[in-house]
Amino acid sequence: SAQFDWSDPFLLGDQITSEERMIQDTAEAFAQDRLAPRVETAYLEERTDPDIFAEMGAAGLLGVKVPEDFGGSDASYVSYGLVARAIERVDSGYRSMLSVQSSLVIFPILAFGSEEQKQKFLPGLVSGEKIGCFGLTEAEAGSDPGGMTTRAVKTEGGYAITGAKMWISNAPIADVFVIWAKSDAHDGKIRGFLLEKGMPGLSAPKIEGKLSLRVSVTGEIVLDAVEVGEEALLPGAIGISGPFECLNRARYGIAWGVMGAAEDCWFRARSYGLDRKQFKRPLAATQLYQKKLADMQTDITYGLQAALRVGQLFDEGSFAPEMISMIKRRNTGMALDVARLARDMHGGNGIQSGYHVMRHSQNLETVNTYEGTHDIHALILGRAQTGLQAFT
Ligand code: TGC
Ligand code: FAD
Repeated sequence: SAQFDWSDPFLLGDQITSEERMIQDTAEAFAQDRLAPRVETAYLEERTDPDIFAEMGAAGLLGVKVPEDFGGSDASYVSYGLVARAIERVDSGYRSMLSVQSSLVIFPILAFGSEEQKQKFLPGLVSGEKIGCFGLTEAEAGSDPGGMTTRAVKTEGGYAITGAKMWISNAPIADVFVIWAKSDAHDGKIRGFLLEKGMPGLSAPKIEGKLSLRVSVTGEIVLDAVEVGEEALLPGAIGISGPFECLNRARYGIAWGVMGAAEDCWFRARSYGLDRKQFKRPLAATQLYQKKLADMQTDITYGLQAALRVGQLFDEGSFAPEMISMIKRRNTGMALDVARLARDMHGGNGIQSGYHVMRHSQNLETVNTYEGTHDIHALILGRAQTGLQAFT
């Protein structure tokens, strides 16, 4: 019989290709060498370093799913997932920066953009010299983005866009804004527009006071009759399925990413339990501590296997959005449970930044909410098996 690897029980490493392993190793090295040394200070000081985009770009991490013509590596969805896992092992906020740039900004330009838009925007976004953001959510339209009130009104040369977006990752430092708005020239259908920093009427104030995801800056986007030409319209996205196609990819990456955060918490709890003695023996020698470690190990192993399966289906072109709802919901909720448990297993030390587990658990509160809340994904799965929608 084979040797049991406690840290990789189902031998995930043997189920990926050599190219995927290479991309994974690059991302793990980048995350540990470049991100891990600065995460604690950045989190405590709530500081987002915009240079990280260019650093990620130089390491090839923003263009995993981008054709080589535009500076990407045209690799698999499994590779993209492995990158998200490596980055989120350090912090969910860093993974957020990467998810938004690659799945929510680069992807819609690639999938729905004109040739001119691709030529103009993709090289800078893939290299990370330009930073992008994705404006779908509004203060009064979160789980129900179809309820948005941002409007694009036809003008002589294009459109005037008016409205306000809320909770937008990267917005205060963004150069490129993917804005979703109802367009009166298209029967009120939701359309995507590419806006740029500095346009009159466009501003993106930072949202202060976040207790979660503090290395990733979040903002509002205020649109006060922002005038754009016809060339700002994404020609290929018509209706709400446009933004949903982007969300499918970002949610898929999150399902992998949160496994990285959960693994970090699990490994730290194991090490801590082996080192720390109470009642004259290591905490890890107690039954309760071992049960918690066994639960973490089992849940994470199942979560990774599920993410890999959906990634393979994605690569075969046979994924359904409901599969992604299942892994986004289950893996994120489970990672949050693992992080809270790891915090508890560290005792008093668990609340300190130097032990990292509470930062993960605070971050995962956001991840459980954004990209479709835990309960919204349950309702998507409930609808898929009953044929009855329970949203309204
Ligand atoms: P519904 O009636 O279900 O569908 C309307 C149309 O959209 C199509 N569609 C999809 N297409 C592709 N992929 C999907 N996943 C799709 N889901 C729906 C559907 O086929 C239909 O098309 P058609 O042609 O028949 O009209 O839509 P609904 O308005 O009733 O919405 C239902 C609901 C609740 C599931 C949906 O609105 C939802 O998913 N809400 C959650 C909102 C959300 O996820 N927001 C995310 C904002 S971005 C973000 O959080 C970024 S954080 C990133 C980071 O920092 O990492
Ligand atoms: P609500 O929709 O008001 O939900 C509140 C609660 O009610 C939740 O528990 C929810 O599950 C529940 N609920 C809602 N509807 C129902 C129902 N029908 N039945 C039962 N329960 C229901 N958005 C972007 O567009 N771009 C971004 O880059 C982005 N980044 C973000 C970064 C951060 C840090 C955060 C916190 C959010 C970000 N979001 C972004 C927004 C995010 O997608 C929304 O917060 C999320 O979709 C939930 O919307 P809401 O906050 O309005 O909550």
